[in-house]
Amino acid sequence: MSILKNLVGAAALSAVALSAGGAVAQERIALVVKSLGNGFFDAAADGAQKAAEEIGGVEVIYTGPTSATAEGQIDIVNSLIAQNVDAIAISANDPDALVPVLEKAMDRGIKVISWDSGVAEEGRMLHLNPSDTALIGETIIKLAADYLPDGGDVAILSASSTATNQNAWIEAAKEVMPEKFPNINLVSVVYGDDDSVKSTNEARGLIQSYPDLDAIIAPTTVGVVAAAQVVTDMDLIGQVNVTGLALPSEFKQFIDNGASQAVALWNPIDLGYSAVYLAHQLVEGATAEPGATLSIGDVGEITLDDTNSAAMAAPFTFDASNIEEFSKIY
Ligand code: RAM
Repeated sequence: MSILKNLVGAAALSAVALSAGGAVAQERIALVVKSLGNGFFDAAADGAQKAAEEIGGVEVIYTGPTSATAEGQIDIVNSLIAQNVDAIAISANDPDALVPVLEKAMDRGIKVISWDSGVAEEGRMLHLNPSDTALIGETIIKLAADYLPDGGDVAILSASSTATNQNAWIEAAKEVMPEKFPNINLVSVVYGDDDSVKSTNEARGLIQSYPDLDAIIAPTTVGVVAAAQVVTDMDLIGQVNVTGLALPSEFKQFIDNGASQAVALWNPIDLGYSAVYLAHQLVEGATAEPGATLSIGDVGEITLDDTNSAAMAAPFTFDASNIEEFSKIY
């Protein structure tokens, strides 16, 4: 893979920017993720690289902190400003904390977009959501409710407590629950920080605190794996259903062993691919403004709403009938 991983700092300054075909890249787009070592972001980086190859003359710098914190991302963005990259496409660990450093980047002429997990409007030129926020919120509750015909107690294991995307989905879920899922009772929301160890401890804590828990909903690909492993290890398969947003390649084993009935997600490869297409168009001079329609290559096009945001396709559900097939793709 020709992606230059975590190339931030002095080394990057002396690196020769090569595009996929070996030609000297004229444009450098940084794909900044919540944290490295997350399979979801690795898949997005594959999509980003695919877009760079299609466009030509574009180098993707795939980078992120080792743990999912805003502080780590601020350091990285400062480094990218020093390297004078052309664009920064960030999945943010906090909607507000990144704004000053991203404003600084934009002041220097760097195009800034957020994708997956947004930053506040003043910190970016546009934001790309993987799917409609209200729809994701409803989907994560429905995934649990579908297997609880008589209702029951559910808990949410989220990512970090400041993650823009998970917080928006949880809010949307809470809003839709009274009307559409009146017999589902949300007993707790805990945060595993997209860290396997912390997510595992939080999942164990939920099971200990709520012995009658019927389902754990983890709207994070890291948390959902940790929760399903805990349910497996504690011999609770059939008692506590684990669901949420999962990468099929990482999660198939837990559909197979019955720790989960079904999960959902969108295509992370398409998401990273689209982020690079959008950043590239801004570098080329496109204007991000309400009503603007921008190409996302093979994936189609998006139209910006009045907050300069757009959403991609509906989430897709994976269960025993199809997870094998999808696990081969992402
Ligand atoms: C994790 C991250 C990411 C989120 C997915 C569903 O990988 O928190 O931001 O979109 O889960």
